[in-house]
Amino acid sequence: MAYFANVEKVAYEGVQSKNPYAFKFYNPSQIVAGKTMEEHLRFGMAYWHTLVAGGSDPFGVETASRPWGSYTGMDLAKARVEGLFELMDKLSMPYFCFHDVDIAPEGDSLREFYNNIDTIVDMIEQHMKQTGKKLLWNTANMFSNPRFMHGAASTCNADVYAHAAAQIKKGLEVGKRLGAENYVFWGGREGYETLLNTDYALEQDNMGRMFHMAVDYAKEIGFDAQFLIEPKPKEPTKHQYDFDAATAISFLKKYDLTDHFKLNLEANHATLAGHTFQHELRVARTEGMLGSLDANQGDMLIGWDTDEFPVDLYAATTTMYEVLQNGGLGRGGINFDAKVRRPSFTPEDLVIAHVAGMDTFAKGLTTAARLLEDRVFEDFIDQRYSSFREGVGADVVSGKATLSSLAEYALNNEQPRQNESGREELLKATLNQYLVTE
Ligand code: XLS
Ligand code: CA
Ligand code: CA
Repeated sequence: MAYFANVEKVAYEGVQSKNPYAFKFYNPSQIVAGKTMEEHLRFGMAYWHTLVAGGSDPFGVETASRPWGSYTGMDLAKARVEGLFELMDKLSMPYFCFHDVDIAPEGDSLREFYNNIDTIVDMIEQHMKQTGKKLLWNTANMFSNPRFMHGAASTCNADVYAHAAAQIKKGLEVGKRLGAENYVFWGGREGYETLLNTDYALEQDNMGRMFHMAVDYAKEIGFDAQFLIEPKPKEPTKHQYDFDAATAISFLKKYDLTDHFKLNLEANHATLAGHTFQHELRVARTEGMLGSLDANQGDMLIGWDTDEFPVDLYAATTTMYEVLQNGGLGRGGINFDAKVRRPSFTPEDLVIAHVAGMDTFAKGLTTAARLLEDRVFEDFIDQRYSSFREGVGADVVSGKATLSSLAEYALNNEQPRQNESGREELLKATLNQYLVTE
């Protein structure tokens, strides 16, 4: 069955191309900083937005026209698998990501859900073998079903906690079977609506316990994926415990989980936390915790998680700058956790949107690589902090200095060094220059 018969396989045609179904910047085999673009970017497709979502919003029903739209139940689930692999092939997309509920209907019982998952996973496994496509990560959706109204690992209801554990257990088994590179935990309902009814300490302790059980079970079954926590400050809950990168890292440290987890960072979640995406990446990479990326963007004029396809070249450049500085993403990748806008309802829009996102990150990659090669920011930063490489500054860095030694130095330092300009505008203008030149 060909669902996208009227779209050719997308090829690289270069920046002059006017073909909406062609890459302008993403040339998978092009070498950048010693690796191919494909190796750097490790693009992934998000099952929930691209194969499942239909464009509903709080004010209206679905608008999307999807080639698998006439099916229901398990037939629909199977049709979506076909759609996924066809779309990944058309886009030369190497990876995909899914929640358990994206691939299979929950049915009337947990047992039925497990069976449905097994049937679809058989099919996915076949397609993966035939096509060489890979699973970047899978996860358990523990936020949509009404049972999770009070949370999953942070619920007040021990039976719901057990149900969440059952979903994670199955998710780890599926991940192992499909050779997932990573396993993600995003705690949409792990937080609180009001502290007036919340045992904050118990909720967080129980989350720590659930993560340890997951680590133990992965070990037991020999599933060696990288575990990832995905921070988000709010939405759906008022406050989520994995607020941002720094908060999630502090949680992982408290519960002695840093050896087993890294972070899956999402651009729109950074915006919701009041940070730039670059900030989140910098925090994670400084701590050795940068795992994977969910590529999308929010709207600065809308205060919610709009999950737009990323088209901001400036943000893509600063993002790829952090990724390159990190030495790459390891087992992680760049998953398009992004959805087409509600009026972009045709199947072709799915192709066009991914082309836009992939091109944006390809251009961000090449620009960041040139900035790094020319040491544009590095030389400036080296110079800016040079006072910490000699004299009193070197004593601070080596740990030799004390408050008394520094006070004595300050008292006797008749002519302190003058501050120099931070040259922010110059640095930003230089980044612009690199963006518009090849
Ligand atoms: C929602 C999250 C979610 C995670 C996976 O805002 O981004 O989709 O990536 O559960
Ligand atoms: Ca996400
Ligand atoms: Ca999101």
